[in-house]
Amino acid sequence: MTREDAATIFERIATLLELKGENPFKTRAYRSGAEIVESFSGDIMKLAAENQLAGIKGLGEALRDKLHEMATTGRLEFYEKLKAEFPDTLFELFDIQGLGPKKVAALYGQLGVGSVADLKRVCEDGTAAALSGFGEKTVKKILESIAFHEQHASEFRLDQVYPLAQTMLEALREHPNASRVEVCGSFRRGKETVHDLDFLVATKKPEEVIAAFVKLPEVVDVITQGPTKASVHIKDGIQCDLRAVSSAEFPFALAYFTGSKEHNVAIRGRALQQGLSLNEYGFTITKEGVEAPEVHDERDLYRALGLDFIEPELRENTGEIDAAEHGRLPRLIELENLRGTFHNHTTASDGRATLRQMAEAAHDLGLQYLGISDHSKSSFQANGLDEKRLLAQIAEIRELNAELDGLHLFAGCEVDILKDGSLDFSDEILSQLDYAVASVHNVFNLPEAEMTKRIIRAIENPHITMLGHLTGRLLLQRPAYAVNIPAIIEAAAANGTIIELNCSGWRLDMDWRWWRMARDKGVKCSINPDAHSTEGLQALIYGIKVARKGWLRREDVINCLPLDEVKKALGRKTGR
Ligand code: DGT
Ligand code: CA
Ligand code: CA
Ligand code: ZN
Repeated sequence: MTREDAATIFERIATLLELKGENPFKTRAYRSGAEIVESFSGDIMKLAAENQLAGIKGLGEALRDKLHEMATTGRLEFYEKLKAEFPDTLFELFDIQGLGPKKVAALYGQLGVGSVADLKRVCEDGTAAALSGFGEKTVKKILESIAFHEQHASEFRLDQVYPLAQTMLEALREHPNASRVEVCGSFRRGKETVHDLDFLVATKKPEEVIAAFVKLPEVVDVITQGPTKASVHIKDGIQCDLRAVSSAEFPFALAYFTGSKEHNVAIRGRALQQGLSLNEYGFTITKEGVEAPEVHDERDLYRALGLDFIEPELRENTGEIDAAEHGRLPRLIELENLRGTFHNHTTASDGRATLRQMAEAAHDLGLQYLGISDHSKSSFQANGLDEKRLLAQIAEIRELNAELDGLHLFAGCEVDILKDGSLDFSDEILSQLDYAVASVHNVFNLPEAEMTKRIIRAIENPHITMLGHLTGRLLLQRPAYAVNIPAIIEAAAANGTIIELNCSGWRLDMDWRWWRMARDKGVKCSINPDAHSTEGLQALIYGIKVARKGWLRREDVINCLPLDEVKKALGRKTGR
């Protein structure tokens, strides 16, 4: 059991105890226990397994014992029993935007609402609106959120599946009878959300590899198992399919199952024009005199059709085939190209690691520089910094820089864009920073024109280096607010303001569908993890996938620049 799992269980215990009306002191102990488990700087699960937790502030004996049980047995009896008192579907409610523990408690306690289906019913028939604290407006919002969830049922964020996919891939690659293994489908294309994971293996002994697949430790249940394919569920109900093919078929199957369907259709049409019929097994000749091309990998397959190799991320039938035909495909950015990154939080606002810990983690990742950008004062829920604390942090960063070797820290902030487009800090304060990220964190419900104007006003400020998470979306959770993206891109281009590609798996914002347009208008991108912990820096890989999907090259991304050049790039707008 990972520390995240354990923290989630503590968090859920707190909520269930709240629903039962237990004393608030007890619920608070679990809630802060969850935070401690999440943010503890050592290997807390190992310590728990070895009964070495004594002395950690805020973890009483009861919680220590429970952690020990989870670390050694992988479950918690207390939680299992508590959970059994409630419907299984209760926790669905917490995914609905606008429903906090208090509202869930009221719905459950007074109306017996224990699932999203129940919730929908009481919202539609008017009973929910009659509860205290639930106006018509609240109910309308809840119904909108339910509709959004229904639309995205059984989709998963890239960051939810990525570590699991990697582990399973590595395990399969170690199988003695698997010669080549890949995850195809939307995952390989770098989509921000996926429905399932499509594994493909080249083997002479499909049955053996499939038998090993269904026994992987991640597998929760087996849906189907046949001689050449199998489907299983892993955690959270994520479905994984495996298909086994021969080595000769592998490149064809890889291309076919990578998709997208639209890309495949166009490629098949192209093959037909050349007298070749293409499917997941190979080429068949349909015209006399045509010779079957030799294909050992995907590159050969594209070459046979007169095309440069098309990277999986580009296979959406949005112009990549034409570009491949004319040698005009971009050379896409790679993770290794990143020299540093901006937009990271520390314990000064709502981050879990200190400035020094963040710096060390960035250095360990091989980065040359790290931008710090804690929240500003209006984000009080995130412990945003006021002027005084910000100035103190700038001084602290300058001091630490003098001491650090091989990593440069940039002093920045993530300054709130207020409702009217003014900023949370004065120009006088902002001018003391190395750079500033401007983001919207509240008042999401403005009409599109007003929201666009609000953000453009921030873009026009000479002290704003870059725009943070443009649309405010939380993938599968909260839709983007209304904003005119082409107008934002125009304004960013006109003012030399960089747009962030926020790499948090929840955001991946600005969306990949807009980057090519931005790039062509000369807008630069900054790939930013929005890290709230040292592990948060790992999100860079998701940003790279999305940047590639948006046709970005290393020269489009400022954090591919070496240190002295990135300094110039940050100062370009203000002449800093
Ligand atoms: P997803 O799973 O919805 O996130 O997206 P994909 O693209 O992974 O879709 P999936 O898993 O249904 O199928 C994987 C790939 O297999 C898909 O990208 C293209 C190929 N494929 C599946 N069904 C068809 C089909 O009916 N026609 C063609 N041409 N290709 C298909
Ligand atoms: Ca798929
Ligand atoms: Ca599939
Ligand atoms: Zn933010």
